[in-house]
Amino acid sequence: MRRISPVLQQDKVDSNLISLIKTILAACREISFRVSQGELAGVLGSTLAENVQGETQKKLDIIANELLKEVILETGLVKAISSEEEDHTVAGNPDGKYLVTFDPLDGSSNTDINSLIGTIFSILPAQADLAADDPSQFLQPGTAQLAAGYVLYGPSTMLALTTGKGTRVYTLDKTYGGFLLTEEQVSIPKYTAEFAINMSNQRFWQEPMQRYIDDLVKGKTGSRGKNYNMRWIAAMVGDVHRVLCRGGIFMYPTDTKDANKPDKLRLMYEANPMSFLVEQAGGLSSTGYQRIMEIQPTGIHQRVAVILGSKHEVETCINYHQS
Ligand code: FDP
Repeated sequence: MRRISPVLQQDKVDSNLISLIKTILAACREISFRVSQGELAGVLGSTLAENVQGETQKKLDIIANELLKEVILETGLVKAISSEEEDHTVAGNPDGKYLVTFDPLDGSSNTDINSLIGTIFSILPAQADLAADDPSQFLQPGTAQLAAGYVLYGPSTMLALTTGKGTRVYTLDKTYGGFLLTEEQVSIPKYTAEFAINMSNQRFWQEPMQRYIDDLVKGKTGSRGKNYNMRWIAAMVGDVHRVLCRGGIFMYPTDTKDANKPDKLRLMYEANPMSFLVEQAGGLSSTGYQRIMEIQPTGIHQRVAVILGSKHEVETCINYHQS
């Protein structure tokens, strides 16, 4: 089984980028360890305890954020970071070649029930003409991403990673501490009969999404002519992992539940990296009206509607939006 460095070298990934990815993964291994400690995490501390100050009272998502922030900035390779847990971007080395944006612990409400959670990250090129403390350097479309991935903390700890040469999956070998390649090239089936959406929001969706889901639920008796099954992990990282493993369509559409928050998922550190992974695995990712990776961001914490997964099913859903 192959380790991550030789695989990335074979893909001709820049050695600095390999080094940055490996640093992010070192923090994720530590997060994986803490997640597996559950309620004991704060009490028993960590193998990297010296990196985190006064950690014992902190929630896991805060600890995960601090771990990632510290190790990423320490590399000197990164000009700035942006995180779901930070209101503002954090400046790094002015000469750094990369920007990293991340959700340290996606699906964090699942931590209370010992269910799936994960870390999502996206790496963008730094922009020479903008200062390290200028947040506008992050406002690049998803098509500019150099690498994207997530680490899923489940019964096993798994990494899905793309540098634009397909999507590969690795599994953490906890006996030696490294990620080993377990899926050389993810290929999302074009067709599916499985969907994932928070059905409790149905009455708040826009009309096209209401119609599309109505037809899925009607199954054989409706216009789609086949029965669908539903799965909902309530952590995007878990739902997207299922889509990469066996196909499906995952949706978090616009709704009117909260007028101040028509969309739920974050563009920069949820929708874009997941879209990169899904597209590199042969799937599609859209808002219903636009390819997600082509959206020009206007803010680092911007939210967006997400429809991603099996190509034919996403295309069908898009057709409902455009007819
Ligand atoms: P969470 O708030 O628990 O971090 O990122 C937001 C997210 O999780 C997604 O991972 C998940 O798909 C979604 O929210 C679930 O939110 P709802 O329960 O509000 O539908």
